[in-house]
Formats: sequence, structure tokens, C-alpha cells
Amino acid sequence: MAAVLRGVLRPGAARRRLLLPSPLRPLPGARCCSAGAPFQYLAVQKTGARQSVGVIRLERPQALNALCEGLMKELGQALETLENDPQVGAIVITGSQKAFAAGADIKEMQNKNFQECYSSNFLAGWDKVSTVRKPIIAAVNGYALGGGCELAMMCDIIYAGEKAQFGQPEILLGTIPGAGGTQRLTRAVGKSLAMEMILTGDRISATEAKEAGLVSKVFPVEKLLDAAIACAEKIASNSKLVAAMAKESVNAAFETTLAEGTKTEKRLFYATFATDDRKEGMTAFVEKRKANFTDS
Ligand code: CO8
Repeated sequence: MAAVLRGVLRPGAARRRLLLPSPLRPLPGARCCSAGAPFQYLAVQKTGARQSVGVIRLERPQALNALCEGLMKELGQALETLENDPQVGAIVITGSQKAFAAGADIKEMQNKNFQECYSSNFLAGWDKVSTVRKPIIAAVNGYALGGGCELAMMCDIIYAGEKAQFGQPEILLGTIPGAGGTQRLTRAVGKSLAMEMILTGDRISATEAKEAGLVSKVFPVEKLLDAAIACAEKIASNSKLVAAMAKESVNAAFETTLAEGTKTEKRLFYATFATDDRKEGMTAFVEKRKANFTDS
């Protein structure tokens, strides 16, 4: 039976939540994450034959996983724990079948003013997701709206369930995306569709998102998480060290010029020759056997 690290920051709510049946489907071989405090808004597990995949499920069903400050703080903590766990080679972030996340918490933002946002660096902690060095897959079922779509786009790969809907509806609330939506969506789907989505607030379906290049694969709703975990497990079976280098190099394509990006790539390519795993990988090929990577 899967052990789930879950719990609470508020003691009353803790007891209530722990009595509820877990909406998290048991994962084969899943185990408790060994972080300190348990979480109120997340369930975190390790899974896979080698416990090499960290799965973070957003669990705030009453608000369709709206990304309140508490949830994002916990997400940062969970990511840090999995980032520091040498067994984990890739991470999956998912939500429920109804919602990956319906955006930043509108009720939390409703009465804020500019000064409060600016002085407190409101929601700056969201950046944590995009600084994780291990590969992250977003497994998106249901709504991925506003900050939810932005969260998915901070991940490295997006897999979608066939009923997923992506959108940046901030314009309908009198604001604009604030967690990278105008930048990452434009890079992912191009100017025309990004403008249309951001200026109208209209959503796109999983199929449209696949056609536009926002997601790499679409699955039946029930199969999405397994598919994301299988992909994460495959990634984790390679050298974790070299995977981090590959991720850094691909990300350079979004942050630099082509010339700078190819220089970064070359430097990292040469750097792989300083690793045991590069030697093992090529030796294993020549010896016609499977490579045994040691992440060194
Ligand atoms: N924030 C807070 N509560 C929410 C949110 C949200 N984003 N989305 C849904 N909820 C709540 C509803 O208020 C409702 O609660 P209650 O029962 O207490 O009224 C509950 O979730 C269920 O929602 P609905 O009854 O509305 O469910 P429906 O199935 O009818 O509709 C929708 C689902 C279409 C997803 C609808 O809830 C909706 O439109 N939600 C808002 C989507 C949205 O506008 N998202 C963008 C938010 S703004 C944003 O994300 C900016 C990000 C900036 C980040 C900056 C970082 C630095």
C-alpha cells in the first residue's frame, strides 16, 4: 500500500484531512517522501521500480487546486526535497482529473493593492519550479488556467489528458499573466495563438495544445499519470548528472541567442567527458551491454 506523505500546517485541518480517504490512487511501489513536515495541499510519493520518480499531486479540490500562497510554498518545499534526494531522477507534477490547477488564488488576490504586491514580492516563490535541475513532467488533466497553465509551462515536458483545457484568462479578471505566461506561451505556441489566448481569455483543448506544440503527448484521462510516470522512469534510468546538463542546455535555447546557446551546449557536451557516466555509456555501447550509470 502506498504510503503518502500528507498532513497539515493547521492542526485542526490535519485531523480532518487524515480521516478522509485518499483521493490519490495508490502507485505501485510508492513510498513516503522523507521530508520533514507533512503537507496540507500536496501528496508526495516516490514510485517506480527503483523509487526513482517523485510524484507531487496538488490536492486542494474545493478550489480546483487554485495556487494559494500556502500551496506554492509547499510545492517549493516538496521540489527541494525531491531535488536533494539522490534516488530521484525525475519528477511528475499532477492534479486531479477535474483540474491540474485553476490558476492563482483569485480570492487571495482580490483585495491586494500594488504596494502590497510590490513590497512583498508577491508570489515570487513560484520561480522555484523553473530552477529545479531535475527534469519535471506536468501531467495535466482538466483545467490548466492562468497560473495553472504557467505552472505546467515551467515544467520541462507537458503530457495532457484528452479532456485537458489550457488557458490564460487573466484578461477577464482585469489583469495579465504574471508567472511567465506571456513569455513561455509565446515561445511554445507562437505569437498569433498566444496573443489570441491572452487577449481573449479563450481556452484551447488538449488536441489543440498538442497541435500547437504546447504539449508533447495526449492520453486518455485514466492513463495520463501512468504514462507520465513511465516517461519519468525512463528519464531517471539515464545518468542524472548528464540529464541535468541536457536540461540546462535545452533551456539555454529559451534564454539566449542561438550563438550563445550553441556555445553553452558545446561547453556542456565537453563537460560530459569529465563524467564517469559518459565513459560508461560509450564503453557499454562498444561492449554491447546495457550501461550502468552511477550519476558520477
Ligand atoms: N482562485 C480561487 N478559487 C477558485 C479558482 C481560483 N483561481 N478557481 C476556482 N475556484 C473556486 C471557486 O471559487 C469555487 O469555490 P466556491 O465553491 O467556494 O465558490 C470552486 O473553486 C469551484 O469552482 P467553480 O464553481 O467556478 O467550478 P466550475 O466547474 O463551475 O468552473 C472554472 C471551473 C471554469 C475553472 C472556474 O472555476 C474558473 O473560471 N476559475 C477561475 C480561472 C481563472 O480565472 N484563473 C486565472 C486566475 S489569475 C492567475 O492565475 C494569475 C497568475 C499570476 C501568477 C503571478 C505569480 C508571480
